[in-house]
Amino acid sequence: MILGIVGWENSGKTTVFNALTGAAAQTASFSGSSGEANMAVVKVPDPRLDFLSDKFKPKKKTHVELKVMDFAPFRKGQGEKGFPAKHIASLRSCDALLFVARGFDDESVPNPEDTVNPARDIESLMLELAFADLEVVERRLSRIDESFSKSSKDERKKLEREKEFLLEVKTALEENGAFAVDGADEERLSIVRNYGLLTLKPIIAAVNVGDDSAGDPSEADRVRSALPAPAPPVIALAGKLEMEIAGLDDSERAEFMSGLGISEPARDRILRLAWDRLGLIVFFTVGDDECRAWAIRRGDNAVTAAEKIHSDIARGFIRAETTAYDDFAAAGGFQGAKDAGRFRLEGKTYIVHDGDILQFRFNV
Ligand SMILES: Nc1nc2c(ncn2[C@@H]2O[C@H](COP(=O)(O)OP(=O)(O)O)[C@@H](O)[C@H]2O)c(=O)[nH]1
Ligand SMILES: [Mg+2]
Repeated sequence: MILGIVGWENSGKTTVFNALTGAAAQTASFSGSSGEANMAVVKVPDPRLDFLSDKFKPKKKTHVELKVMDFAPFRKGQGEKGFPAKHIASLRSCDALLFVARGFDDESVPNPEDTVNPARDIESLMLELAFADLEVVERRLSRIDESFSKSSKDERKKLEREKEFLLEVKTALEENGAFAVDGADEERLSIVRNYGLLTLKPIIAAVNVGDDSAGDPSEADRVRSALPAPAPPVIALAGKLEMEIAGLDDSERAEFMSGLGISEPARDRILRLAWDRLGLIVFFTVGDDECRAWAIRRGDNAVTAAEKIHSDIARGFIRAETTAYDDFAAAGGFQGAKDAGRFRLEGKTYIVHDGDILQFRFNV
């Protein structure tokens, strides 16, 4: 899973990238800033995995991971209409997008706009995504028209349905800047998924506020209410400070944050939100060797979960011994959960819940 960071020049994308990944990529203040994309893998924090690891003291603790990608500058103006084409291609390969909008005032950092207005910048980013998608849709529409005469009767029917649907998507993009997938059937969804439309990706907007507003959520509320629907969820963070926080070790971090009134690192808030927006959940496996969080999609069943670990386990699946994390934690362990009647044997079709601790019985 890839989270791509999108934003106008000097909004603080690379700063936020560093805050998320703990990496030390050069921000624009270094004149040598290469303009290359940055990529890093981050462990998604999960206090439940920490608890389980404290309990089992395994040799290895394995988090779920997310790739974060930061792009070379997005420039406005300079005769360039919209995002650079090479960015759009990379953005299509992302699973979710994180907008970074400039919310800090600092004369020493050139602002491509005259004023600081994060809601305006988020809107213009959304618009760019809609433009890019419109181009895809229009290109496909003219392809359909071209291939129509060469197609068989059955193919034509299919093309006609696709065309009808694409015209709907086009109108939605033109009028609302996005197509609402809610209620669209599977055939239609598979059509739009094929095109990797950017406006259909889960989006989170982060307002990069000045140091004075660190820990203050009101800016996020203000920006959210200034955005037209459909608006992405908005969070506020003080990027520069958060980058410092990411560079501290655990003992220094808590003190530094409480001095600033920051209750939780922005990194944790963003990664959790991204995770949720991606429609992902985790299940756990535990033991003396390894405590591990595994990623599956919300709605996946026990066999799919087993498949994640090993295809043999899925093939020889007998039962999934299941304990919800909350039950495990409340009862202080498996035995307590069993005594409380909270230990379950589930079959292949069981829909795994976020936080389930699973032990698979299988036979190959
Ligand atoms: N004052 C202030 N400066 C920031 C903040 N975030 C980033 N900057 C500065 O803004 C400049 C551009 O940041 P950078 O992360 O490279 O922006 P990018 O072009 O979007 O990647 C750098 O000099 C950063 O140090 C912030 O929250 N407050
Ligand atoms: Mg940058």
